[in-house]
Amino acid sequence: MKLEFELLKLEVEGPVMHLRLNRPSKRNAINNTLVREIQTAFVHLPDGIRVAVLSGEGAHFCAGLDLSEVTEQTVAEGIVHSRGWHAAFDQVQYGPVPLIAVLHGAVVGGGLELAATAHLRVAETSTFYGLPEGQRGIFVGGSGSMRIPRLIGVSRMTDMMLTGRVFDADEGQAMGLSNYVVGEGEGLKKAFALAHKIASNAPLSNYAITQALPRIAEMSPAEGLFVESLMSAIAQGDEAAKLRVRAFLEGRAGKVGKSS
Ligand code: 1HE
Repeated sequence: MKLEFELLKLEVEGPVMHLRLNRPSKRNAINNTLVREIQTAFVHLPDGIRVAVLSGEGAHFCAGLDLSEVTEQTVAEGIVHSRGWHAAFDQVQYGPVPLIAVLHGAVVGGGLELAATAHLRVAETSTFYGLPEGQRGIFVGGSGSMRIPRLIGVSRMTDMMLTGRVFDADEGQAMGLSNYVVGEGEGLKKAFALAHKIASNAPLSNYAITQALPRIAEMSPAEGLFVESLMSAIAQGDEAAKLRVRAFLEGRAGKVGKSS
């Protein structure tokens, strides 16, 4: 299926799908079209894709919700609008492949909510994080209240929303908003290196990591351990796991900390 997008650019490089938010004149602000296109891209992945990379065109990753779309919304329309973001962003986090987001410039409001759906975040030094909802008289609606505290805690998110506090790339890294900080213009190179490494894992392992880990973290310890036992047995039972374990035991696979 050939996907045609208005506000997203999609490129395929081997097993990696590169999606770019492509609305730089509006700082990649997310309107209804863009949120739908993001959802579609993660429903209909091109064949053979094993990892996705998401970045933003222009000087900023994403300025959040397109504020021009909310001024005329009724309360009922607002709920439907927010639920649309939830469906789209769930499809991103719980889509079929791991996602690496490359951040630079503004990662604010809904842009931070989108970044939080990624499984890894690489931040360039220009990155700044903000949640200006408090100043705009609104609230997060793109699953930020659920995902962002899981990265940085309710207290830090409360500070960002109540006071408009902005964090830079290093502060974001220290508090868990990113996994890696790299120099300006180096984010994609780092993300692609990570993507190719991840693509070389057994697909079922990657699937278990992205699907089971966050769900187990939400469960009671007893339920979580039970699901863990099922997930580990399923992964271990897969032929790819058997081949990899055998390769290690026969000295044909890399040791931890050394490349194979
Ligand atoms: C926009 C938006 C937007 C830019 N919606 N149009 N998000 C915000 O409150 C962030 C608002 N944006 C900004 O603070 C700044 O634009 C930036 C710091 C991101 C970038 O600054 P700058 O100087 O590079 O760009 P600019 O000149 O402010 O913006 C360029 C154009 O993009 C301009 O339009 P133009 O027609 O005058 O050229 C801006 O109006 C437009 N633009 N950001 C609409 N967000 C699911 S709930 C989520 C809730 C939220 O996300 S709340 C946070 C919303």
